[in-house]
Amino acid sequence: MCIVPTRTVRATDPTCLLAGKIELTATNGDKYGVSKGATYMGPAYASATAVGTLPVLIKGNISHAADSTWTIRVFNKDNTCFKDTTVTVKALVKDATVSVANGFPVCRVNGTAYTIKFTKSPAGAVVTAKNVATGAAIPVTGDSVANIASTVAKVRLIVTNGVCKDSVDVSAPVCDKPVGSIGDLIWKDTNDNGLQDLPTEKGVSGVKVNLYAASGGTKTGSILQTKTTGTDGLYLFTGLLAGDYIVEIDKTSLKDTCAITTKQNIPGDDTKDSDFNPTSGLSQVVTLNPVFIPTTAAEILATNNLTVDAGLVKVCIVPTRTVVATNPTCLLAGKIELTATNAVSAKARLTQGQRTPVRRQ
Ligand SMILES: [Ca+2]
Ligand SMILES: [Ca+2]
Ligand SMILES: [Ca+2]
Repeated sequence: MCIVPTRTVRATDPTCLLAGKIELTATNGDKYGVSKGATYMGPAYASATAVGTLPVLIKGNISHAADSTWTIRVFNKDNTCFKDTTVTVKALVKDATVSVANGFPVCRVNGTAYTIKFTKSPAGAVVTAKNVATGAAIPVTGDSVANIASTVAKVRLIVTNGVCKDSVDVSAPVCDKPVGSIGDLIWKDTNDNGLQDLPTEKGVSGVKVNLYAASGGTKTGSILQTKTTGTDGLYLFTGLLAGDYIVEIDKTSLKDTCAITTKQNIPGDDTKDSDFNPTSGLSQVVTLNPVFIPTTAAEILATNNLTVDAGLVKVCIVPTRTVVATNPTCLLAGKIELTATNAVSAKARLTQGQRTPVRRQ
């Protein structure tokens, strides 16, 4: 005897993000089959699927592309005892997608804007763009968001197709931050006035300078960069992000008996004075706050500070020496010898039996 199955079939239309599906939510049948179309063409009872725990997902992943009609047959213990249900799942506008076509923007040259190219789907979808930080709209032309200002760190591309929306955020690379430099002259301050008297006074080559980050007014961490002055006496640290720095002169690299002038920071013109402490070899803290295109004097100094200079003077170190006098003997004449000194060269002379000290030449 056939007890015709009762059944409740639920059809869910696809959305922008989810595919459509058909579920069996209640029945007294024990098996079911499904086929596409208004007439059941699916398996017979023997090959049909056991109902199992309700609700049962009969069909998932139903496409957005077009309306589709499905017939579900629920059996009750026999191939001839069944009930069919036909449902239609409606098509919906396709999901909209957008993606960056030219990869994420490459490093920009200082001061230039960048362009994002994109692809979208479906063809009729509309793409808009905005600055994520401010919400301000950015014009879209064709498949590009062109000439994005370098001050915009992140762009959101929004694609709309009917009720369907999608978006992607595109970041500008960090290497687009403006960078600056610190320099630039180590010179021989021959008149020891703490000022560059150019062109009479010349640059000093072969002086090693180290760059450190500064924190709380003192150098911190390990050396960031090292440079050695050329024949013109110039040094330059480049590619520096905003921050505090200290320059150090490696005093062991100073030639002869050169030393850093004690006349530090003579007031008046920082482009001409000496900025290094003669004892520590350290400059004062140099603060950079670079901009892409410096125009004002303050911007130029905050971007490329070329006023960090050192005057070198040649100091006199009084020689130490030990002079030994040997009296004549029966066989040997008397003599005077220099047995110890820090002088590079020496000479002696005797006058009227009075010995003059050996002195530095
Ligand atoms: Ca001078
Ligand atoms: Ca100075
Ligand atoms: Ca200076």
